[in-house]
Amino acid sequence: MTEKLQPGSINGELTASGLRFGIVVSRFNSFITDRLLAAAVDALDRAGAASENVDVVRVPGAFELPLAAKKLAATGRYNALIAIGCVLRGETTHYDYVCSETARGLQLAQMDTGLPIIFCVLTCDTLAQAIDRAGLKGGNKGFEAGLAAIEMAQLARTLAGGKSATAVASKNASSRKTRRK
Ligand code: INI
Repeated sequence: MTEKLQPGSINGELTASGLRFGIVVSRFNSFITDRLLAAAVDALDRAGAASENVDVVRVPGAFELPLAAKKLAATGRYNALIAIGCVLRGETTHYDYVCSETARGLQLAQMDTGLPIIFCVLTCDTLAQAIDRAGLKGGNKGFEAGLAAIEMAQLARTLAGGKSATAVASKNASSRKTRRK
């Protein structure tokens, strides 16, 4: 009987020790963004990040997140960034422009620099929806963003090559051999 293909897998570990993180937070709707920030910091803290390795930068609104993130990325000091904002729908189309340009700008910054930038920008129709996602029924998206930042920082390191990628590849190969015995 032919053996089943057993692909190797490469994952980013959820350990933050020795990693550096930058968090960009918008002051607009700070009632929400402060709660997202606290949860993101909590996730980094629990995973072993050190205070001196986490910087918080504040910007006026979500629209300003991409430029600040790109400039932070250019410093070369960080393993991952988290962009935190909250855009609430109003009576005009302003919301649509802020949401789409913030998302587009952050993705562009991430792709241009090659640094993981986690998208923790709530885009909600109502304040209640935002509150639910900043520590109530929907959990806290800031905590999820913190975990995503750690995972992507580790994964980016591994995929960039070097020791850990080799270690992952050989670990995979040896565990495949063991499973086939
Ligand atoms: N900025 C936000 O972060 N959230 C919002 O809900 C919001 N609304 O609704 O207007 C908002 N606007 C400000 C925008 O992000 C810029 O700071 C501003 O336009 C200056 O460039």
